[in-house]
Amino acid sequence: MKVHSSLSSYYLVFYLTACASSTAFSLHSTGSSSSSASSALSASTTTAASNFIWSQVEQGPPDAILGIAQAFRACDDTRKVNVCVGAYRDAKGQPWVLPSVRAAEHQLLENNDNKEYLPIEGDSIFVQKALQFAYGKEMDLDNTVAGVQTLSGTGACRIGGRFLAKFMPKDTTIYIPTPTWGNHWKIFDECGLQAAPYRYYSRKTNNLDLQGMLQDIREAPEGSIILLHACAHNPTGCDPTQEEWAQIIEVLEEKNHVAFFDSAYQGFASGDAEKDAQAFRNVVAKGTIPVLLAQSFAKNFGLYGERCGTLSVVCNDAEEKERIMSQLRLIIRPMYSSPPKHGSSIVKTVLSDDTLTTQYYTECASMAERIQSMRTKLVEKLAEVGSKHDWSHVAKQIGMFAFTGMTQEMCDRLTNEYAIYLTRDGRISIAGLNDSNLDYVASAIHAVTDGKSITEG
Ligand code: KET
Repeated sequence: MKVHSSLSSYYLVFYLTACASSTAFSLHSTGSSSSSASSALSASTTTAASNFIWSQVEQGPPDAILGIAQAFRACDDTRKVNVCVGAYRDAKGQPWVLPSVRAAEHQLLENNDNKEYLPIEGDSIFVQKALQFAYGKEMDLDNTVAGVQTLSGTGACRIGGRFLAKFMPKDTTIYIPTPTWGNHWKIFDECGLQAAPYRYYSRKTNNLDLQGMLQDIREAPEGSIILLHACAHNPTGCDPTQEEWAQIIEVLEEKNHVAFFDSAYQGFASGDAEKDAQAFRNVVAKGTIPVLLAQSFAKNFGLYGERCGTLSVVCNDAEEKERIMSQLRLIIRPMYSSPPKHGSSIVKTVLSDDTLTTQYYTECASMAERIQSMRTKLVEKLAEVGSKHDWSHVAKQIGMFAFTGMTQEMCDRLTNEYAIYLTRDGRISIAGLNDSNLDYVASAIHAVTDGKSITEG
């Protein structure tokens, strides 16, 4: 009897599925002019219907960064080196879980935490700790900052972009630095925002193009959105000085622009998370510039795959904060309901414990120091292997990357002939270098750049 009833329910499901798919077929075959095609379909299964529907879908291009990381994994050349994705590697070339992060995970296990859903806006204690990390201890977060937990920095840009698209006047443009993290363009496009470039970096001088930047943001229509990298600009590793920031702030204020900060590397620029937040905090402290912040804990806490970040909007008062929180919830709920719990629990645990926080700051500094030392060593090694180029810009740059000035053709040669995987804009993730691969990488760079220019014009 038991067998029979479960069998009959099996057939019932089968029957309903078959009915559903034959309805789908007939709907499609009505639209089709070929009766033989429709009879071929009706004789077949759901797979055939899918083929029929999706045959128009074109193959998309691989991602400019993650696609190369995928190609690296597939490569079986024993010489292969990964300097593509901005992910920290230790001196042995291995991913590194920060000991403070591990300690927090142990605490979480011991506490026997449950797996309940977080609220739509995420874990409020995590958000408060995270925002304090960015805005500083002085900031009146309770009354003036609307913040939600996000799917890392990408998710934060996406929620912030959607918020801006919904609530800024129609046709407001977001201005994005040239160059920038390539995903910015795609994210804001998906949000329905109009995007335009502003000059940021000169490939002629391999340096910040401050005058170009100031001119472009001054000429942008009043009340535009200006996307700014909070520190350790990706891919150039070139940040404005505090004096240059002061000039940028002046124009933002003069033109009533909205400043949208993307902070994916706080702690990676100088090794000191407090210092790296300075430019951002100066803009907030003005009190006259509308500010949004997309914050990621992928790099500085090494929580890449945990997808942990925040999006925040600076408000005038607590009442405004509540209104904005309600709108952020409305954006998040139909997108993914609520964020994942593990990464935010880790950050919350570390930043709620003075000992772990101190330990964390030391570990973050050690990552920045190792990168800085590999940066210097790369420049020295390039000279040692005979490169005649001036690579001083690489030594001067900060953060995870070196923006070398190498052309696409040079990058392709590095990958095809030397199995060195990097993005085709000449960016090298310095975190991927170590004492074992430095000679090889420097010699290969020398081989592909020798006698050719690494600056434009
Ligand atoms: N902003 C910037 C400037 C950035 O470089 C990244 C990641 C992100 C946001 C998003 O990171 P998330 O993991 O969502 O918190 N950049 C590296 C990884 C990637 O492309 O996804 C990279 O440039 O290699």
